[in-house]
Amino acid sequence: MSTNNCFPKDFVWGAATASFQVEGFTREEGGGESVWERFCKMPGRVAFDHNGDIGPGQFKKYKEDIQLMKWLGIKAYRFSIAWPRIFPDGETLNPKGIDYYNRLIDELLDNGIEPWVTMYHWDNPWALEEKFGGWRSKETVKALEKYVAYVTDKISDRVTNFFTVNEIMCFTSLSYESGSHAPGLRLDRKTVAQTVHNGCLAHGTALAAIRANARRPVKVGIVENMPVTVPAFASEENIVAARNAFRVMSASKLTPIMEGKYPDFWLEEMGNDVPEFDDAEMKLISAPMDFVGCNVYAPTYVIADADAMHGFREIPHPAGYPKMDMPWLFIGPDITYWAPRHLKELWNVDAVYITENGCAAQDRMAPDGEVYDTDRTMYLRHHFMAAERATAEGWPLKGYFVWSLMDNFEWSWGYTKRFGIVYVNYETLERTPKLSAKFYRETIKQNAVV
Ligand code: GBH
Repeated sequence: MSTNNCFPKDFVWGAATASFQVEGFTREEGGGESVWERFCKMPGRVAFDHNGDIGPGQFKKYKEDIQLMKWLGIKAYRFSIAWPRIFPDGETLNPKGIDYYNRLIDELLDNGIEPWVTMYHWDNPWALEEKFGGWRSKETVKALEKYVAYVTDKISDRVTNFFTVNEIMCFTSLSYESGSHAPGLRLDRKTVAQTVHNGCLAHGTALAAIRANARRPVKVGIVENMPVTVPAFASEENIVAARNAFRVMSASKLTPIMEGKYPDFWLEEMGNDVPEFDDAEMKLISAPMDFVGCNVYAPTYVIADADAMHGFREIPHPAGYPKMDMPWLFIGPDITYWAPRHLKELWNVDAVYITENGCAAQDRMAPDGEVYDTDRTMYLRHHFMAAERATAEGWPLKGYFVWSLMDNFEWSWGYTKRFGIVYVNYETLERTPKLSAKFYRETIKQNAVV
């Protein structure tokens, strides 16, 4: 047993997935169509027009997957619930929709793994898009409230840890501004700002609905992919600059969630395009959370600049900066250290979870049937070193969830990108733990960087 580089005893090691990315079989037991199911049917939107009809098929293979989790030794499985299974048209309850999640939760608990539930990871009912314009409308937030209240009532007897929504920018800006995510629209700045505000409101509304309907004391937080600002090097000025940048760059999302108001500079910058909101909404949005979940993948480098508006400058990645197998996946493991530190220093957050971290790699099965992903293993190990440093220095990092348990539907990239520590053969649905899975297993076993 290694005694160096150890993590705290109660550190939560986990793995994460999302419903539309791993389940498949979305229409079984009365499920409805999600925006992503519809988006996949629009030619040319998803690589090779791939879709989520089967994918890794966890809906059928959850028992096998839970045995894999058990072998890995993870203590927690973060998964999301598919809203259209529960409310197929967004408004009418399908009582059978919850059955799958009851089976999944019971099987996890029977195997000593804690379910950590994300209420919304981008697969909202398509019907709400048609009826109300999806996240453009507060009607969708009301529908979410009904869905979250129902689900909480059904599962909080067994589930303790809940996340409200996953990554506000990914179901607002990417969906209604750049159009790379479902429903794939390119709209004006004011409309987009309204979707972002409604995304914050969805978080606050879900938070309240979980608390109001829980059958036992539960813990609730958001999952955000805030830009994680890293001082280009850690001089005192650069550290201050990175901390300010963390707050400034989240001006329309995490900052109002933590502070209860949009920063003045942001309101000024938005001018007439400021979204519609009122005090009651801001109160709901900024209700205290039990923890903050951070999805961390790539760094944003910052240096101090006394002449710049907020005292910092973002340094773009030079051509040739090393990346993993996505155009945006610049390597920068320090983010796993700086996210909990900034959150503590800015807003006194006492519990932070890395709710996603991982990478795509060009995995190929070797002739001996193994997948030797030394690149992913390298990527992960450096994040573990940063995590260990954070805990050793006393920053509030309480756990880590690898993205992802297994290869899955990578949104507009379809099945062309693999993020799993377990390889999925999409023809046979066979699962093969990669080298990185064996590495993760040993890390958990020793509770140390190995
Ligand atoms: C997470 O999003 C998701 O939660 C998860 O579902 C997903 O599978 C995983 O990461 C891997 O991608 O430069 O315009 O192309 C990650 C957030 C949002 C980060 C989009 C990269 C690129 C925007 N990602 N962003 S762009």
